[in-house]
Amino acid sequence: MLRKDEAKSVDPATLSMLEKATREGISTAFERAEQMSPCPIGADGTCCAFCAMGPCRVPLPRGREETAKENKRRRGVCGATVETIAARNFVRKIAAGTASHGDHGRVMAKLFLDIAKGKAPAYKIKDEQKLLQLALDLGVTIGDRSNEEIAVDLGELLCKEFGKQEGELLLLKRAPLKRQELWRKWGIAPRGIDIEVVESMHRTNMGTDQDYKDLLNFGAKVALADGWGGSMIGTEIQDIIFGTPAPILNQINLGVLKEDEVNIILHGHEPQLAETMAVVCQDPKMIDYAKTKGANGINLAGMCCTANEMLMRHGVPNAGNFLQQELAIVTGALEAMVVDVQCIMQGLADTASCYHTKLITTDARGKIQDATHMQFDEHNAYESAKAIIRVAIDNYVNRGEKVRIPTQKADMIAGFSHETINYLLGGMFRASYRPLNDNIINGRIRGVAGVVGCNNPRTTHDAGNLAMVRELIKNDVLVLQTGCLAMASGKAGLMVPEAAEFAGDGLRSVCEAVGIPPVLHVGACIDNSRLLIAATAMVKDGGLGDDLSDLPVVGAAPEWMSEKALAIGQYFVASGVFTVFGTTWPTTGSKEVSEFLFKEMEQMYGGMWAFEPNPVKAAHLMIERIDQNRKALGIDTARERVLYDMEMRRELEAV
Ligand code: NFS
Repeated sequence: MLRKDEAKSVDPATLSMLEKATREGISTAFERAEQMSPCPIGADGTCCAFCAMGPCRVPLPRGREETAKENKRRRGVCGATVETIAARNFVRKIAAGTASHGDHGRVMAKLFLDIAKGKAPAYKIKDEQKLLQLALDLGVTIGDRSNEEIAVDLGELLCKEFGKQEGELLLLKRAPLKRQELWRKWGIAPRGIDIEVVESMHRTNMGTDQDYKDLLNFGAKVALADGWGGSMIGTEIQDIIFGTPAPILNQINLGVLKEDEVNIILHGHEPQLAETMAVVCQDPKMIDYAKTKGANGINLAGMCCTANEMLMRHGVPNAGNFLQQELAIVTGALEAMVVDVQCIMQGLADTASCYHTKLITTDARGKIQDATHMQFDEHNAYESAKAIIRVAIDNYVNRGEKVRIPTQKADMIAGFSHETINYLLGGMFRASYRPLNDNIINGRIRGVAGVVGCNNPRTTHDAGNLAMVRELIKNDVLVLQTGCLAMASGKAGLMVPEAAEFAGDGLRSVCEAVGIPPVLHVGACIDNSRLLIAATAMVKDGGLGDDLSDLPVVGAAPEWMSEKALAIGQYFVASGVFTVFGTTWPTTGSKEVSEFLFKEMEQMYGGMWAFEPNPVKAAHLMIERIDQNRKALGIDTARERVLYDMEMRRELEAV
């Protein structure tokens, strides 16, 4: 039976556009998901399509436990066991996620080098302090050299990380020492970024690694090449060249589109085009040009991770998250949807063909049939951006009658980078995580949760995120968010200081004293590496153990859909963090593989996976883990004693 619209999303702007789409006969991901149920064999990881003797299907018997005999018979033509098949599928997905973040990081590293050499004049080094810090961390000589000289050395060093063949990734040494030793013990300290992706493809190819535990351990290695490699390099460089984010107030949801202006949405991941578009849209000449076409101005908005980048660095409004991309076109008010790479639905081309919207691809790696391709050239960035914006402006006169922009938009504060959290909680003059650690030790903050990831039309859009986040903050867990779920909380009003009223007494008192929301926007998905850095800083500040797995810190992706989310989850786990996913789980067809991920990984890495589709139950699994870690640290009793009298509140305010 088809779901009613109300079961598809909890976001009123989305529901309003879904109703418009249905009335106008437009196909959306929501509708397509209704029409086609997921392939049960692929969904549980038991289809092996890696050679032409198959695809081999080795599903579980439906509705009952399998017998040992049946398990033995579940083999591919080559004899591969169901465990090998499920593990291969899992590792390939992680490798794809790592490759995506890695390729993004590589583009940033090359751009950084070009900037340092003066070959990309539209950009410059914005955060000198971060440049010097990274140079210091990686042993690049500073002396009295210019920023550009330092940046050339640093850029070359970072570019080499991708193709490095031996040794260890340089940024691994940022992790607590105990963690580094553990990675070496299990042989999962990555050598380079590309090599681990290539070896994943090799190991999972027909007839290579056929020991599921070994495969899964390698999956942890390739994931670490994402978190402590490609993603971390991407984030660090983006901060250096585009600026380290600091809290900034803006608005989110489809209501940010404007009836009387040229609306342009930038959708995708890599921020170099967005950076120049944000500048060019404010150029008086471009605005005048828009006026000649009858518009009152140019309204630039972001979508998906690009939106996070633009929101936190430029205060450019955010039109919405992953499942809203087609619906932005359904408003009838969008002159151009400009895309680069990752998470861009091909369905956009069909939707755009039903309205006047121009779908413009800008990256040679991400072309779409029937879209207009306008290659972005970062060496000539302003001209590229201007050409794209002109196409959008020229398209304004083609706007049809079918315009309806939802009214919903919410205030949100974005941009709580690791550095900002450090300053805000530590005070301007003594930036440190000490007060955060103290508030965790005294129990006002029970723990910290990273709730990240995508939307998925197989569940109710935004609902899992909101239920989980609300439950966590109610129980005094400070929530840090990235990606599309940061947007879900932003739309629901959880990313403003006033949302502290939904938090438990302890968390509320801290939020009120510092003036922060209980749910912090930390950035795009690539910025999950910020969470690793923040957690490491907590360990280094003392009092909460000597490894990441000791911290009362947990992770979750209740509405995930992308392979990138699995890579992130796996590097959280391999970094020692308990991580729970919702919606669906890709190894349910093999009990052994799931048990390894859900139990044995814990003994190896101190962190493990869990799967729980009910977001409130999942929140309680996270809280349980937080409490377990608090107990092991001997700080569980502190929480019970917390009574918030006036003196304690005054003490907090003095922080
Ligand atoms: Ni992350 Fe960004 Fe969103 Fe999921 Fe896609 S936009 S990198 S993968 S869908 S959170």
